[in-house]
Amino acid sequence: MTPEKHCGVVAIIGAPNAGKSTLTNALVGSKVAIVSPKVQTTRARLMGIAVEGETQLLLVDTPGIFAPSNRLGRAMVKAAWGGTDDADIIALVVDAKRGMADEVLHIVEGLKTHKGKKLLVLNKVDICVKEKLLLLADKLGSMASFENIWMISAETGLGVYDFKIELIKHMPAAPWHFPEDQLSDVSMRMMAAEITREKLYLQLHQELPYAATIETEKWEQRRDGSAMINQIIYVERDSQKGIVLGAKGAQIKSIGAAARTDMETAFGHKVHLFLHVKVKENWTEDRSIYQDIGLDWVN
Ligand SMILES: Nc1nc2c(ncn2[C@@H]2O[C@H](COP(=O)(O)OP(=O)(O)O)[C@@H](O)[C@H]2O)c(=O)[nH]1
Ligand SMILES: [Mg+2]
Repeated sequence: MTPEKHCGVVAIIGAPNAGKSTLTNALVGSKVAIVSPKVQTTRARLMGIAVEGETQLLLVDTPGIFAPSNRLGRAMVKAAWGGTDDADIIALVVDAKRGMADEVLHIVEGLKTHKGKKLLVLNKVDICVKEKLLLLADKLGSMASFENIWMISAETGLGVYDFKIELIKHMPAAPWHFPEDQLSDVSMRMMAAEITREKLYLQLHQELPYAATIETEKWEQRRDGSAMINQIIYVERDSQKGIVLGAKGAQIKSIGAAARTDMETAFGHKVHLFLHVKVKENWTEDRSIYQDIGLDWVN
């Protein structure tokens, strides 16, 4: 007799920068979500898929929950809470170093009335002192009914495997939703766009990454096994275009080189990457772009 399969949805929510995407990648065991030290790196929901024994975990990595100031922000926060709707369990990830920030309290408040099962995950234990951790566990733990409290480091991997085993316990008996070797629900085009966006976050300063969005315009698989990928980086103003290009095109060259290396790792073949920068004023008010980045249009 074949053992019974289990499959379910884990919603990973939290404030911006808590380490949700790092945790998703650690649980999948492969990089499916982009990560940067800047807040609001993740714009849309994506699903990372992990298999352990007879269980398939569908990990919904969400944008951070924060007080939005514009339409893009509102769409991101809506996508984040939307990720909890059909979850079998919700994992609230908290940056333990930052502690009891207003953003965290606001999310815990929102979770109180949530019917689903919840776990509290205190992340970044590698950079947080123990006394502070215990205090935080005590305070946050008493504010909502969590099934359990975990202390982990998504970055170093400390406690991640045990946490994965906890998640598995909450997954209902059900057939697997995806093929065994699939790691995410993101299309290759979207993944390519996300990789380039991560490089913008890592290489450009201040507000610029927030003013940009990437579109994979063309993807041509070649007979020699390589792919030619054309992407457009949309920015809002001419001055931003200059920054992305850099002196004599040095900046975009460096972004392109880093993105290409990651794409080759992600797709397992050689990539010829061509980046173009275009100015599109108010792209955050353009409905069609929301569809491209996987967000609903909100009023
Ligand atoms: N020291 C430390 N840094 C972490 C840990 N987890 C995530 N980070 C860092 O925190 C930042 C935000 O991570 P990210 O996964 O993008 O957060 P998200 O916005 O919640 O998805 C990145 O610079 C990560 O490298 C951790 O366990 N320890
Ligand atoms: Mg993220």
